[in-house]
Amino acid sequence: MSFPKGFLWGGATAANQYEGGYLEGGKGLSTADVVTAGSHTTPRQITWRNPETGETGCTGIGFGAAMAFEKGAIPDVIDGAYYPSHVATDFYHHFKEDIALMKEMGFKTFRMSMNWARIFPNGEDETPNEEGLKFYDEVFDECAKYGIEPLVTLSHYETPLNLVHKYGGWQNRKCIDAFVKYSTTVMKHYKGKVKYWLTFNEINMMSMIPFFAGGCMQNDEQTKAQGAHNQFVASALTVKAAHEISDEIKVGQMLAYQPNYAMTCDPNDQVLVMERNHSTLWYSDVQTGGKYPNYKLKEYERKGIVLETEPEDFELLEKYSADFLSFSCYGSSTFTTHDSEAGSGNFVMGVKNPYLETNAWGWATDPHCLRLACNTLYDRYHKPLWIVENGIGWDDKKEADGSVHDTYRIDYLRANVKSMDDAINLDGVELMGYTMWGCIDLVSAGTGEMKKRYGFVYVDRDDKGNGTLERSRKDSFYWYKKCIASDGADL
Ligand code: BGP
Repeated sequence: MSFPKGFLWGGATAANQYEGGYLEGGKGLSTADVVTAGSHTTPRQITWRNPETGETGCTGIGFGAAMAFEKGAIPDVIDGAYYPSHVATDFYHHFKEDIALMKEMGFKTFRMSMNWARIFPNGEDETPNEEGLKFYDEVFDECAKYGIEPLVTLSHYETPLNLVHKYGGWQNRKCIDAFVKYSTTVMKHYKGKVKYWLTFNEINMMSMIPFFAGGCMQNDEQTKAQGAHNQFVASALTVKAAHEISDEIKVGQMLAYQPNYAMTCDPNDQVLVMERNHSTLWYSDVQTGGKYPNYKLKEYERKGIVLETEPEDFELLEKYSADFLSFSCYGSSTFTTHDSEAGSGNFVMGVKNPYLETNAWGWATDPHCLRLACNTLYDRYHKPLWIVENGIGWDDKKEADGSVHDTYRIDYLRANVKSMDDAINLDGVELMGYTMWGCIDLVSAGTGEMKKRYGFVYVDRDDKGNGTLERSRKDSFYWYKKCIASDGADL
């Protein structure tokens, strides 16, 4: 067992689930600010207001949204709704304490996201918000103090709300210009402090949750195809700008990827799995591979989807493909054409895999998922990989003395670190780093719950927003510290 020299061990977070301070320091509103809490059984909602009639309401993050918006409603913050992201677990006021905890665990890297609306409150303001720039300067200085390399996602499930009101979100090419101005501004401003950037978190979620992924106010196939295309072009232009700013800066793609299994050896199940793979991998074929794959072009032809493009788009995609490919991977999904018990996962439904155990949210733990994922992605693109999300959600119980005995999390992580080790040492995959998701407890993206916790550090806050926000170390904190100190040997 050995990890490459300089392997970046660490943890991951996202502003919309962690940062809070939603109106502090001159920040503007973003899409995440109008998404309410949900629960294990109730989906999260987008709140809206009709500026003409004054009527307010909420609608599911799925297909309902388009209906409300067609009637002239705009997503907006309304009185009486509870929005967990407004405070989240308050990194805004706890960053020094949190980064010190990361240092104590031995983090080499910290994945976080920058809130676009903190830098450009309306998404496309003439000049950036100085207070916003200063906040992240302080965060990166704190990281530098401890030798922690930041990995920054430019847009993690949030788009400035003004761009949604004005343009209807990412299906409009105007968002490309706004984003590239934002990415160029911050890459220049933080030159020397931030080397690694990701453009869009889980870009493939455009197919499933286009409001989260791109502030899109419609859910039809044409809108989603255009939204994704515009984000690809914006990503390519960001790679171009990065390389002009400094040779040191690397811009990665971020994909939600996990292995898909066929439930049976029925060839129909194999075809189903191939199609499921295509529905994810076309995103990395374009952004990391540099080209739309034929199977996607054929699908667009069949469905009558026509993209609005500029002549230089395809050359840009090819010339400025991502420098590396990062991905989230929590387990695996299983599919079949036959009747079977439903399963659950990271925004992907499949069927229950009888060989795997699941947590309370139905997500399956798969001891080989990382090795399988790394091999598929490395074989396909031969570019360096970075596992930027992996972990297990659990309703942890804090004891009276502040301890949390999360052995289930340690077991999960042990198996996953081994799987990653296999990918490196048995298969020769080039892996840059590993950032465990939600290293300090934060709000769940899928359900909006606080009790679906992932962290090494427990944060005192409940589903209704009560709690002192006090931090305490779980057993997994000490385990991860040992894992990093021994470079993955002492598990
Ligand atoms: C990914 C997202 C994260 C994160 C994670 C866990 O899809 O990039 O934002 O939240 O999944 O999902 P959840 O919070 O729904 O448990």
